[in-house]
Amino acid sequence: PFLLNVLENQKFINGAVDTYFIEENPQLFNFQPTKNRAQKLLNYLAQVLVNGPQTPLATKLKPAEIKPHVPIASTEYLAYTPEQNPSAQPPRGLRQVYKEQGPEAFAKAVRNNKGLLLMDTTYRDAHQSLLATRVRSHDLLKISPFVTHNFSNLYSLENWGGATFDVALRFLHECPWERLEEMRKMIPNIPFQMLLRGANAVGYTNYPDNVVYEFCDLAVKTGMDVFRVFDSLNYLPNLILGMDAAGKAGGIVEAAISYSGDVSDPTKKKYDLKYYVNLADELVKAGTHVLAIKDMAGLLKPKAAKMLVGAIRDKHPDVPIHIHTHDTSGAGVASMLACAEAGADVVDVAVDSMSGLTSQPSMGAVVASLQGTDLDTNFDLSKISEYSAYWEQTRTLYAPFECTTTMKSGNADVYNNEIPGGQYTNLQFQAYSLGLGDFFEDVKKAYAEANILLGDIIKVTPSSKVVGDLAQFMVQNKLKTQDVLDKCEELSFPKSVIEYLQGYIGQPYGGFPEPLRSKILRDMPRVEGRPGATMAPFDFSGLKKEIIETFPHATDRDIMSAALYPQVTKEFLDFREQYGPVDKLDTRIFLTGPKVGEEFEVTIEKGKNLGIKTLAMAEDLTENGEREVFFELNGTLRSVMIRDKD
Ligand code: 3PY
Ligand code: ZN
Repeated sequence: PFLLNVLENQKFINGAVDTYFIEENPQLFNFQPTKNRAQKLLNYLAQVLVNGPQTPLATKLKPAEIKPHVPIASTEYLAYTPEQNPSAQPPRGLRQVYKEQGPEAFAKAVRNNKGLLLMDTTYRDAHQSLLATRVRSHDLLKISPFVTHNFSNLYSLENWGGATFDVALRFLHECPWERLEEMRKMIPNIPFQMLLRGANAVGYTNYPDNVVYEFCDLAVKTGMDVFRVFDSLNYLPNLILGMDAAGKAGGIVEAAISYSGDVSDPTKKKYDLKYYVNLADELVKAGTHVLAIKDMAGLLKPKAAKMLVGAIRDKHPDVPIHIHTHDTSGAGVASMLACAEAGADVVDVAVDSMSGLTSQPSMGAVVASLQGTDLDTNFDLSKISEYSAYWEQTRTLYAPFECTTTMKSGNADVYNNEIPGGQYTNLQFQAYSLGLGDFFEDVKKAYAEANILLGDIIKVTPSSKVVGDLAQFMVQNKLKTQDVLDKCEELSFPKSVIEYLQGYIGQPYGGFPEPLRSKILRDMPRVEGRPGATMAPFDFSGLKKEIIETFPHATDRDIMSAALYPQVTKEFLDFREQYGPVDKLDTRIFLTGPKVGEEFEVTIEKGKNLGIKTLAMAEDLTENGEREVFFELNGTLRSVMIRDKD
């Protein structure tokens, strides 16, 4: 770009370049990235128009042609940006307590809060469970000014981690770090919360320890506050590693007990009250700031909630207790109210229009139920309605990923199969797309059998994938429990099952199932203890060197992404290089492209708007199989040649 600028400089053209030419002509360095980015976006749009969606759509349903109404954040906010008018700053929230006084003071403030506190999962788990994690930064950011002004009394906003990291890079072609940074700028007062899969960070396998530490460090620097740390087998050494990484980074540590079984059922013996209370003791001893009960499948019935929360409350009167659940059975609101009455400080909810089914219980329902009681949340129901209306409309843009295409109601059979919320949706979807009538019913039954075969384990990412893979394997090969036991030496099991048995994700409570394990593994290697303990530190500088060679503009964030997801990150960088900031496009246009004749705006950065109109597509292909697409860009004609893949 420097060369191009210089060639447009009259002095340079006249050969009148002296010693101070560079210093006197700073405009030479005003490269025109806008032009470049605009051209890249036109390439993207043309690609979608000619060759169809560039991200796989799960169904044939189309995004709605709707412009969601964004409610006014506050009258002050409308008139001024926070920089211009400090009085338009959003109200103080718990984040200020944490930032000014530290995690311990934060925990104390939470414990001393009179009413029930709420975490809003709308930005993460709700859409992970209902819309295949596809909600884009664009739609999250639009409603963020409203959230910061009207929901400043949230305990936290869960907006990162879990599957969002992978999906952002892989399917949305956007940078998860940028998403976090942008949300942070807009929401300075509400603590941000993420889901950290312990030693698996935001991936599906154990990483070397330094990856987890570096990851947490960068997350805090980019704006993350509360780390809900869990391990998919409740394996303490993995949990402690994640807790230590989050704590050393300066974050608020929220260690989580992942809940399976039913403590109110005396016939379910493996995970009884004593098991959970012991684990709670260990996590408190390890220094967690907040204790979470992570009921990822929504198995915590009201009676069990009362027993479990009550027992932990009695033993640890000073530790804040935070409950996570899914509403799969439909009992979510009842359970969260029971938790609150038993002494929980915080429960998870999603805004009404993004709640229910495999998502979290409804925010409005919990808030309304507690109004006028000692546990009153002090939220304004009318603001919840406005927030909900935004999401009700926005959700229609994600129609191709809607779980309600197949899921019509809650289902209490989750108490039998114990499938986590997100996975429940995925498995149902897969089953239906195979078009086999009772396949999902069979998979659910097989899931329960596979769980017992593997040792009745805690089931959450990634151990839930192990059970799910075995269940599908059993259904596809028409195997019952006894068949698996009889033929285990000849069967070729899914990779995830073998790796679990080898100990690659940790050690299950009560040990591995025998003799199944020995028969399947024979002389294959086994990991004893914490997998990360025997892994060599990850070579960040080696990776950086490699990435920079192909992508000279890659940042430390990109390197961190690549340490977790090497292939996905390279593809993301490649895509961005080719197509520019596609995250700035409206969701319908991003997913299925504009219509011919349609005019729309794209804000690529504050104050830089592109007006785009799709004019036409050439009927005929060129000799080399390319199709020309014509646009108007800010009033000037542009055309793009795209290889037609049909
Ligand atoms: C995740 O790990 O993404 C989960 O949501 C587990 O519940
Ligand atoms: Zn969850």
